Amino acid sequence: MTGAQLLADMLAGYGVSHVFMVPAVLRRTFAEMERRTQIKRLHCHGEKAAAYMADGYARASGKPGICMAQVVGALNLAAGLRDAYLAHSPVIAFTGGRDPKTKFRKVYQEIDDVPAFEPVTKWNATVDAVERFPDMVRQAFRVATSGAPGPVHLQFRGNEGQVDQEEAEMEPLIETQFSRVPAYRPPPEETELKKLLGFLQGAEKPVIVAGGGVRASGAGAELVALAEALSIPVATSLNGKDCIPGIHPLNVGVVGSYSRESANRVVAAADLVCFVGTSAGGMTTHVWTVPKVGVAALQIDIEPETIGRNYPLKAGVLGDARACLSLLLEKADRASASKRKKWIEQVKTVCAEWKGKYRAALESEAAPIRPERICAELSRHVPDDAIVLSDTGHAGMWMGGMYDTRTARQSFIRSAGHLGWAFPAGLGAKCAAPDRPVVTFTGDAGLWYHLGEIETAVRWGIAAVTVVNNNSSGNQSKRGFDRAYGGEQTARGRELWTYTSVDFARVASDIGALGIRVEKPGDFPAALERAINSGKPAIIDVVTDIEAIAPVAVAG
Ligand SMILES: Cc1ncc(C[n+]2csc(CCOP(=O)(O)OP(=O)(O)O)c2C)c(N)n1
Repeated sequence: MTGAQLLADMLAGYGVSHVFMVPAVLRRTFAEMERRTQIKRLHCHGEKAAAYMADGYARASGKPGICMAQVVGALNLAAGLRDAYLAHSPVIAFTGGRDPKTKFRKVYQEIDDVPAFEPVTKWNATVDAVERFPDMVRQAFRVATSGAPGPVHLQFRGNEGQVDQEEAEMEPLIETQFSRVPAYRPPPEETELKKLLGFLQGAEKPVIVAGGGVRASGAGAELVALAEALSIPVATSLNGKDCIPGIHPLNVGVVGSYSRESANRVVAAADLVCFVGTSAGGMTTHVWTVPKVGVAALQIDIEPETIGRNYPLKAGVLGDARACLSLLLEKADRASASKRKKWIEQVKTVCAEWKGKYRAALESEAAPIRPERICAELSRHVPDDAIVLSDTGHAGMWMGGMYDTRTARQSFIRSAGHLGWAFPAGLGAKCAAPDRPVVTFTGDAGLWYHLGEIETAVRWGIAAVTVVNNNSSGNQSKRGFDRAYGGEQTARGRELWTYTSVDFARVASDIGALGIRVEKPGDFPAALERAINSGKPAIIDVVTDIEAIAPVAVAG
């Protein structure tokens, strides 16, 4: 068979339903996909957006997201893998590349792109002979989905990957185990697990900090059950926010930099911190101040080099989060919970204080609208099975701190740091989960990045809802520029972070999507309901207060 036929069959065999790309790459493979498979081939307006769509698809489903670019678009695609790399998302990128027959001769559009993929992938490789398609594609899925997941890049020979037209004796061997995360569930070593449980049960003021590893492992239910059995409060990283419902009485919120004050206060006050499925990186620990290094710490992770990297440990356990948490639950001595009564009371007070402090903003009737109110409306009104995405920067601060999931069936996915990620990622998430409502929260600066993808959503009927916190600016920068000016910025300082005022609802309607503009907070719930029920891509343009700035993280 040809490489194109084999590649189409293998992608279908691994359960891929959509691929995201900018042509022209692997053209014959696309023709074979039409002849041989049901795979949808979405061509987008930029390679970075294609990578973000694949990333949203991957994080919503746990299945590798596939994106592609021809040689000249390769670095745009690499830029789009950066967030997936930071978020441990299984994205597989295919690009066209150099041909040995012509390299080093100034062929049109060509440079050596492979090194640029090195820092944003777990595995970065070239496919030079058609005979190598089967083993290289299998390895791509294996690497993307096993251990801590992450992106993979395969460069196919030929600027458009023309190696796919060649023929060889090949078989499309599929290893379904690697068609989704997690590929393996390594069980923990019992002695170390018992040691960890001993510390957890013995502590009077412990807290669990759960991260993206819990979400990747699908271990939310086990996490909640263990927290309940032992009476231990849970904080999450922003990436792990949906591991425990926001309204659960033991959930103190997102800890770290884009966080909730109650979470930082509880983690800072704890006498023992148990990290599960988190690298305890700078974002989750507010640059290692919450908790302070030196606190009694425990850690469970699937990556050996993560265990103990940032906090010296009393006990460290290697294994899959669900496998470890279920065993802990099985062995847990529930009677030990009684020694944490006082601590739980203290934790409840801290959470109630947070609610009291922000109640007015969460319920604000002000117009232009307060972003806190949008978060509160989303907490109340997104459907029970919704996938909610958030952009980074201010969007991450608002949603990390102020938004709550209500059910274990709701998902929360966030940008790992790249502004503009959320809108295309939301489209990818909707492709992966067409039966679930998808609601994305972004600022206007975030939406501007990939505004052209509204057309992609319309063309493909991707009925994701995007809520734009439209203050005609990137006002997260306001505080930083005040500081840069040595106190308060000049009037001209605002040139550095403000934009033309644009009605994105009108832009969306012009392109063929549903556009709704909301100017009063009370109109938001009906707008959200209409957008979700419309069956169309929808932009809800919310006119918000340019002076509204999210609270900064407290150090405890
Ligand atoms: C790729 C990238 N470039 C720059 C930034 C820095 N940055 C973070 S937030 C922000 C402005 C955000 O503006 P907007 O999305 O409109 O939200 P707002 O601050 O207005 O609420 C910028 C430029 C970033 N996070 N990612």
